[in-house]
Amino acid sequence: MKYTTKQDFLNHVNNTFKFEDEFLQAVEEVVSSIWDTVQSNPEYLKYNILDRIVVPERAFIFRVPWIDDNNNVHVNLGYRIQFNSAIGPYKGGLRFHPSVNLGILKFLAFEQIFKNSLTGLSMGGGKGGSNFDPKGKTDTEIMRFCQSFMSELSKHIGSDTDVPAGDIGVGGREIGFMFGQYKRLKNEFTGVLTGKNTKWGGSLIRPEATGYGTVYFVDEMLKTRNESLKGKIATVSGSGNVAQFACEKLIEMGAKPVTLSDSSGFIYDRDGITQEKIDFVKELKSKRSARISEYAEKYNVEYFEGKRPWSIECDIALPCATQNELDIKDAKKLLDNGCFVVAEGANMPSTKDAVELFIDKKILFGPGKAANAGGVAVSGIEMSQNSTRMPLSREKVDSLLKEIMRHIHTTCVKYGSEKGGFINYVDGANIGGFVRVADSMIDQGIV
Ligand code: NDP
Ligand code: 2IT
Repeated sequence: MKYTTKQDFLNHVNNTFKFEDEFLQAVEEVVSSIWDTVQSNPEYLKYNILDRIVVPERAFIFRVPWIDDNNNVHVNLGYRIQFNSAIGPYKGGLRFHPSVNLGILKFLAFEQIFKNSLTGLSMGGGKGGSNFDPKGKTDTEIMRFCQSFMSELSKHIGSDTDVPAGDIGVGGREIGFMFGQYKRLKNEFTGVLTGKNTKWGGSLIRPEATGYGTVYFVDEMLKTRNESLKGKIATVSGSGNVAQFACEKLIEMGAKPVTLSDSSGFIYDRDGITQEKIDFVKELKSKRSARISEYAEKYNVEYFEGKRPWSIECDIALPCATQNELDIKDAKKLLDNGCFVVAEGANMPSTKDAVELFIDKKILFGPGKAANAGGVAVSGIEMSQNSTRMPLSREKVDSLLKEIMRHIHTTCVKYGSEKGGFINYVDGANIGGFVRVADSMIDQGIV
C-alpha cells in the first residue's frame, strides 16, 4: 500500500486500531520521526516496512483464574504481545496493574522494539502483563496468581523465543514465583525470564539498571552543554524500582533529588532525599506496598495529596512512574521554573504536546526508549550470562551499562542532530532504533 502523506498512513493506522489510544500515540511519534527516512529509502518502500512494523507478529490474550486466601475464585486477563523478532527473541517486561489493556501493552511492546534495537544487543520487542492488582494481596495470593499466569504463558515463551522481565507491579518476588512455575512445567532451568535473584541466575545491577542508566544518559546529555550533575536539583516522580535507583545515582553523582510520588500524591523534601531516606522508601514500597505519604510523616516534609511533582522548581525532571503523567500544563510549569533537562525513566510519561513543547524550547529531552533502556540492556547482559553460565561482577556489568548508555546517546546524536547543533533526541532515538530493525526485516524476507 502506498501512502501519499504521513497523515494518510496515520489515518490508516487509526482506523485499524481504533480505541488503542496509547498505541496510536506511540505509533504517531515514531512515524513522525522516521517518515522522511522511509520515503527516501526505496527498499523500505518496496518491502512496505511501515505497514509491517505496526502489526505485531502475534498477541495472546488468556484467562488467569486464581484463588484468594478465603477460597474465592477470581479471573484476570493475561496478555503477551510478541511484536517484532527481526533482531532477536522477543524481550520486554510484564506489567501487573488494573489499568492494563491491549492498547497499553501494544504501545509498550512497540516502544520496546526500538529501545531494544538502540542497546545494540540481540533482542526483539515484546511486552505482556495482566489487569491483576497486586496491591493489598498476600504473598500466597501473589504466588497463586503468578503460577496461574505462567501456566498459560509458558506455552509461548522460551530462552530463545521470548524472554519476559518485570515492569510496574512485577519485581523480584513475582519473577521468582513465575520462574519456579516455568521450571516445574518444563523441567528446564533456562534464562526464560530476566530480573531473577542473583542466587539463581540473575545479574548483578539488574534491579538498579533502569534508574542508574537514566541518570547516566542525563550525564551524557549534560556533557553536550558542558554541564554536569553536580549541584543540580532534580524532581523525580514514582517511588518504585526506577525512581528509587534514579535517586540513588543522582545523589552519587552530586545532584539533589527533592521529590518522589505514587498514585496518591507526592512528597517534597527541600533538604534533599538522602541514601538513608531511599533505603526507607525501598522498604516502604518494595516490601510493604505502603503509601509515599508515610515518608512525609517520618521525615516531616510536605506532602501534596493527588498532585504531581512538576510544579516544584528544578533543573532536571525525571518522570519515573507511568505513561502520560506529565502533560502540557506540567511542561509549561517546568520550563517557567527553569528546568532544562527532562529524561523519561518511565515509558511515554510525557504527553505528545508536552514533548513538542520541550523540543520547541530546545531543552535536553531524553525520550524513554533512549533514557530508560538501561534496564532491558542489563536484561540482555543477564541473558548472555545465563547462556554462558558465567556470572559477571558488579563492576563489569555497571561498566557495560555505562558503555551502552553512551552508545545510545551517540546514536541519538548521529540521527537527531539538527542544523544549528540542537540534538532532537526523539528523532535520534526513533530513527536510530528503526533502521537496524528495518534493515534486518528486509534481510529476512517478507515474513
Ligand atoms: P514499580 O511498580 O516499581 O513502581 C511504579 C511506580 O509508579 C509506583 O510509585 C506507582 O505508584 C507509580 N504509578 C504506577 N501507576 C501509576 C499511575 N497510574 N499514576 C501515578 N503513579 C503511578 O514500577 P517501575 O518502577 O518498574 O516502573 C515505572 C515506569 O518505568 C513504568 O513506566 C515502566 O514501564 C518503566 N520502566 C521500567 C523498567 C524496569 O526495568 N522496571 C525498565 C524501563 C522502563 P503506586 O505505588 O501508588 O502504584
Ligand atoms: O520497559 C522496559 O524496558 C522494561 N520493563 C524492562 C524490560 C526487560 O526485558 O528487562
